[in-house]
Amino acid sequence: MAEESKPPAIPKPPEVKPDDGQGVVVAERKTAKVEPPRMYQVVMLNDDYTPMEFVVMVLQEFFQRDIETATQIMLKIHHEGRGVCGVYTKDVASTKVELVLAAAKRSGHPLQCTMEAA
Ligand code: TYC
Repeated sequence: MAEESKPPAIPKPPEVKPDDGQGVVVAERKTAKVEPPRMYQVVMLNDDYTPMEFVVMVLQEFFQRDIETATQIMLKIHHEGRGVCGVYTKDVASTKVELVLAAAKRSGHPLQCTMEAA
């Protein structure tokens, strides 16, 4: 049997309120409000063992930082205990945390990285 074809979708007309007796009809178009997504900071923590060069490499590789910026961020973490690598949507931040932790583990470094709502 031939596949039944659906009739073409007809766009809904704007909602029309009943006439209020004053000869005025108000049409309202319901527009969907789209909020910007919540953003998350990826935060890296200092430790005494991970080599500085490894942290700089991670910042370049996973956070697209140039070598100067990566070095500045690494030094900030080294001196202050923590630092923001970047700010992303939830899924992207979560993936970056996983990638950093996996790379650190593979290389035998205790580097820690978390995400927090911006
Ligand atoms: N403190 C480390 C060292 O002296 C370097 C380091 C910097 C480690 C930043 C982790 O997130 C970090 N080798």
